[in-house]
Amino acid sequence: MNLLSCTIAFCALIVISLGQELRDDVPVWPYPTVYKDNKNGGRLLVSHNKIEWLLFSSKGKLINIKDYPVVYEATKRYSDIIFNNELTETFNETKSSGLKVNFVFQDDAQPARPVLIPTDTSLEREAYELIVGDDYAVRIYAKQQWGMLKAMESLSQLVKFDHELENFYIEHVPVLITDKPRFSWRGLMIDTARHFLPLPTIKAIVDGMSYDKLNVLHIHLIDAQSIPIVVSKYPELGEKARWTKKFFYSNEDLQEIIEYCYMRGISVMPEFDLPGHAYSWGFAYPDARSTCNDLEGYFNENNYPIQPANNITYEIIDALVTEMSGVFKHEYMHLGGDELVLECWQNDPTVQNFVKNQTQIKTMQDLWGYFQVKLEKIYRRNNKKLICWQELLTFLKTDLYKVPKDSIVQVWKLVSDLKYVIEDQQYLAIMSAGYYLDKQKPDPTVPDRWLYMDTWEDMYNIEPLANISKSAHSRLLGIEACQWGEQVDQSVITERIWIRLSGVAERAWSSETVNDVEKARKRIISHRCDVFAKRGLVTTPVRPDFCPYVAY
Ligand code: CP6
Repeated sequence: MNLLSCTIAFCALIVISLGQELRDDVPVWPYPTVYKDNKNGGRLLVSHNKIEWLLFSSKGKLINIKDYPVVYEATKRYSDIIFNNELTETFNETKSSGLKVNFVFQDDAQPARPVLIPTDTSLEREAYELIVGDDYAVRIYAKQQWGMLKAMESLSQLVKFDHELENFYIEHVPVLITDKPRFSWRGLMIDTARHFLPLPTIKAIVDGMSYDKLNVLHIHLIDAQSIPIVVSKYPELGEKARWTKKFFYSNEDLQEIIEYCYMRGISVMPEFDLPGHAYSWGFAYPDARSTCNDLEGYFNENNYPIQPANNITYEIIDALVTEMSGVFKHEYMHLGGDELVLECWQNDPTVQNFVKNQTQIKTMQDLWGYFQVKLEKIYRRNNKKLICWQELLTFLKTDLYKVPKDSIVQVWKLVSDLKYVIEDQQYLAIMSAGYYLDKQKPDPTVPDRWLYMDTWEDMYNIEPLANISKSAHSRLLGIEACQWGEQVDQSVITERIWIRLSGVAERAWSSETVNDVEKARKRIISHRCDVFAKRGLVTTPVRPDFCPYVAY
């Protein structure tokens, strides 16, 4: 197959593929935009550890692949991933050849280190075309390195291992994939405050995200229980709010996470949750925390907000946001805004004294607005755009503050809340309602008993734009699953996240017409075994089955 005939074959196949039926045997998850294979074709036997990777310009000129480290490093990873199992010891090499992979840039003059912008709605930066010929020639066309990464992931999923014959193969060649994501923002939130997550755990999670073609890691870094970061101007803030003295991220640790993610096409978006969830600020600085002492009911550290009446509060926040803006280059930073308990401020004598002298602050809602004005100034001075939890739009009622129109609102409470945010209020949004990996369901038969977690099917079945008018669709940037940390630590977190996150990932990547959960079941079982188990990530099985990678 030369380049020209390939392109013609492509066009023909794309035309044939319009209106194609959903299949249950496509070996790539999430389901690609177009998948064509040769049902009459046989298996291509692929020999072990013999992939040759070459990079070309759009005009067919050979480029030094080492000048493009995102692609180059990925070729080394994927060579390992494709062949990494113990069974290769006895591999039968006869009648097989090595794959020859040619990457082709569709746009030339690519920077070696392109920026990652998850709000770039063109979707082209992750688009790719992949052709596996019956002659061992593999062609990958993409505009940017990010698309090439996605193509390598798909290619790695096409190569299977036959456990009886003990050889690697690709089924039904030639195979042709044309693919791009539905949403530009496909994220996972992890919570490093309720339980500290060591770097190897975070890296394992990032690996798994790349297998599902996800591209944003949202780190909920601090909360009521701990502050596992370093604020150089106020070292005690972190030192007195760690689980143990070892359990924190230095700025170098954070940079290591960011670089690890970058090489996998994933941008890192940090969150510094305020004004609620700030109990831990009081360990070192009691004056920076409000009190809930007069409140009825049981103690709950999650209720304690920041102290908005004292200057020290803003001085520490300024130091924190400024230092972290030097580490996290993401254009957006998440300022929290969720679950503020206004009764705590109402009952706080320091707050009461302060408010008495402030003519424009008449209610606790006004005080919240006053705080947000000051917080926003700090973020703006650091050139950050804002992301916030939905409450800043749905609960905050004051004339003193309005969420700026260039912000992103993260919806987490009800699936139906998205309509208010993107249709009525016309904000950009990311959708997390329905994609809460830690959430438990109330047992319908016993009050106050929380039993079941949402299944991958529940999450898969939530179509975020189902009841939203077409004109507002483009304001939904994407989907983000949340894994809160109260009940997970390094010993269980990957199995709690997967395989359900894969369900969310297909909803975020594949077309809205890929919505048949019964047809998806067979594929997700293979995905869990041939991708996650093969690569050594601990995940939850979908149903009774035999996965040789787990059993051996
Ligand atoms: N922590 C913080 C949490 C939650 C939120 N914020 C949360 C609330 C409800 C559920 C799960 C998590 N644990 N800081 C809400 C955004 Cl079901």
